[in-house]
Amino acid sequence: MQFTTIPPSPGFEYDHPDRSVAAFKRALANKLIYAAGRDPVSARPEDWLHAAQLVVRDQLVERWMATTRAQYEQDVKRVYYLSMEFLIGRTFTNALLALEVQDTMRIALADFGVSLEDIANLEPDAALGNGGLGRLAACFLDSMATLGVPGFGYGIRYEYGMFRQTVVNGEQVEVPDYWLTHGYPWEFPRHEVTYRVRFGGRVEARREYGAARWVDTHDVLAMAYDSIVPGYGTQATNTLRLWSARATEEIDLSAFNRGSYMAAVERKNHSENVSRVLYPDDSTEPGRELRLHQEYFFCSASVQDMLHRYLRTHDSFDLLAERISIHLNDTHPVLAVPELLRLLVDEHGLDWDTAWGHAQRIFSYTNHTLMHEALETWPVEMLGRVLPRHLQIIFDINARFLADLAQATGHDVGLMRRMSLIDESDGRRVRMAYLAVLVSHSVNGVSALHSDLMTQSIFADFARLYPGRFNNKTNGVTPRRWLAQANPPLAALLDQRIGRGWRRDLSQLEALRHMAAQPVFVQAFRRAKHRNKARLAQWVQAHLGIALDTAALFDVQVKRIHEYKRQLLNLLHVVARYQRILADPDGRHVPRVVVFAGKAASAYAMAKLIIRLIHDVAAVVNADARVGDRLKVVFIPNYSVSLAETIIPAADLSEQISTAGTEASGTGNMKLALSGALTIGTLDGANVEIRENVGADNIFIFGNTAAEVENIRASGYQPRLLYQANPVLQQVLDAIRDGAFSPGEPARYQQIFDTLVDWGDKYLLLADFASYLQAQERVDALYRDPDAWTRKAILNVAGMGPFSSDRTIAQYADEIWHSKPVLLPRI
Ligand code: 26Q
Repeated sequence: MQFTTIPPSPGFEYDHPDRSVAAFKRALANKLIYAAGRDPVSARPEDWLHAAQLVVRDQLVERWMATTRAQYEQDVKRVYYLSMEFLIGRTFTNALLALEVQDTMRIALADFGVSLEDIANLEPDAALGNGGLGRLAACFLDSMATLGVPGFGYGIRYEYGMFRQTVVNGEQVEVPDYWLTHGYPWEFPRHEVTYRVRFGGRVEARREYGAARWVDTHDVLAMAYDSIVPGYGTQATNTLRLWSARATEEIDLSAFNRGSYMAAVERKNHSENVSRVLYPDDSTEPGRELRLHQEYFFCSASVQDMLHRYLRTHDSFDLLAERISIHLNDTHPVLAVPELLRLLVDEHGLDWDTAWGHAQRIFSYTNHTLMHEALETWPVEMLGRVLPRHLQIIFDINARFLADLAQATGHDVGLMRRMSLIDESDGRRVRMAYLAVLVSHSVNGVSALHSDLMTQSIFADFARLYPGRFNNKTNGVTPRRWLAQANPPLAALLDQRIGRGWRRDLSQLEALRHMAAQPVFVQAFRRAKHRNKARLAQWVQAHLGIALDTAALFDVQVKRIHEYKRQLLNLLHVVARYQRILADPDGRHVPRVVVFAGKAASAYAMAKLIIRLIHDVAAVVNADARVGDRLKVVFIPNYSVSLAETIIPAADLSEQISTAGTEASGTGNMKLALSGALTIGTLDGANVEIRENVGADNIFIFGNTAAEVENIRASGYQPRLLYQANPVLQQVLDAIRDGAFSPGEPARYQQIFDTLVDWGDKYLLLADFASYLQAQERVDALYRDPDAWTRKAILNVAGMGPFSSDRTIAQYADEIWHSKPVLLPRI
């Protein structure tokens, strides 16, 4: 079979895009003139970017059509990955990489006097996610395409993505991210693919476990926007379909009269608010009802779309569970469950048991947090008002479940209360995670430790009842973006020494292990790291006006700002280091650059205060002539996927210091180690498995374990005693409390002191402080021996094979989705 071009039919001809420099130049000129409508003499860099994006997109479209056609022909099982977030970042360079046409494009553009790197940097990030969960979804799309898994991402096309973080006088100020200003050239609007999504109203003709009629609803339309997800080294591509809200009133407007015109326009606006803005990761945020609308909006459109696609090639639902899998990225899309049941029972006439049987074979669920405050629940009252039919369905599921449970466990009322889908303890609320667990044939955590703790804590009762349902799938990251694209110096070195195969098979990095003993390789590796450090230093100089010494140890903590991630513990070390330099000005201090980046949820006051303290400490330390180049503190504003691609490759040290038992997995830890940073970390999340793979001698582990944390909490933790007993800690905390970093407002950080010393120190910073400082001393000692340091860095890279998202996705496909790859030629 020939897939490389669209099959010709008589009379159908098109410009099959060629891959030569000459063809690229011609295509660029055509796009610039005919698509962008620009005279070449007045073309700006933005116009060249636009033209180049369209040239690359054309190349992807052929593969996309070939894949879609092959999926139909082979009647493959499709995997639908439902996620409220896809943190894609930039697409241009990624697409060039997938097609292996970077050099061709670079030369073609250079012939027009345009620099590829310059225009690539103009592309805005698609920031349709908050952090780890959204970025994981993006890495998974990349891996599904690369492995040929017939995967579809479904999500929301937010008009405003993750807010832009600016810093004003040391404080975070959020600015809306309207990322569509110049259009998004990667998407294909599908005006004809729209579904009606209904809200409110009431339910008629209801029978328990039977069909019902849902009437008097107010409706919103969901319109599809598709973008292409290219696989690497394969023809296979996938589709990311994002839904945008459109008013049904557009239609009604044609019948307007003077009196209702403005009201109709207002209603239209209101409907279209559903896909307006991404919610920040923040459960305290007001306006939660809109979030419920968003969740249902994209679940309903997605499930309707899947059934529509299925029914194009099937005339009964008998094979539904053989042909589709639906994966729930956390509980945010769990309303897809009652929606599927509603469509099957109410609209397609299936009986309840058959529909429920299908659902149980179709759904699977990943949990991303154990923290109680982050587990989703919705008030029964609100759910009943917004989605009355779905609430009934949830009640039906619950009634059946509790009846079975009563039978199996002899009416253990305490157990029934604990496991009920309805939490009756604090108003009546629906526990979305329990709904996800009940319906799914597979429930997984995202690291070995997290999956273990999950079955011992939040889902303990369910794990006893359904032990076979729970499993682990340790997260991974795509080596294409995080090594090939983000780290060209290291990628080139690898290509030269071990070949190019690591892009598709990261386990080939194992071959580096024996090279750690070769002085020539050690030197080359250090040079690659140094080039990345110089690139970051240049960025920091240009954007923040701070000069960095690239010989210093680059110590990096980049992630969302959260108390459990303990940026504050890092900062306590910075202050201790500062005080040590002042106390011993002639000592041999290892020079350090401490880099922070990350956003705080807009309503999370403590996280914002931590950002402010970082800036205040930086201002004092960086301006202190006694310190010089021995310590610099840098906060890089507006952390994003594209900034991560610049910062991560430059890191020597990776800070992964969450309180053990709180970070589900982490994926930054993997990206940093993959770029040759050594980890200083707790035995939390995937750090545990990173240690196993890189070797305990090549990682700096400190602090209490998850079990020890539990014991400390259970036996009455008293942080003040630690404060009193440790003079270094005392001096650090006193300086913060007394205004050493906020002389104009000495009480600014009293609250931070109180939180740690007198209000319980929820995340046990003080309990880990001494151990953390000792680990930092081991870091300094090793950094004094550059060869020894670099050898360990190489061994870190060598051990990162298992942390490819290709490995993760292969396991999901095999063990959860039971999906087979679509057959397409490798290239
Ligand atoms: C929920 C309700 C209302 C508003 C927002 C939210 C919300 C949004 C996003 C809650 C949570 C999130 C994001 C969670 C997240 O990113 N979790 C991270 O997932 C990564 C991928 O598995 C893990 O590596 C991290 O450890 C985990 O913190």
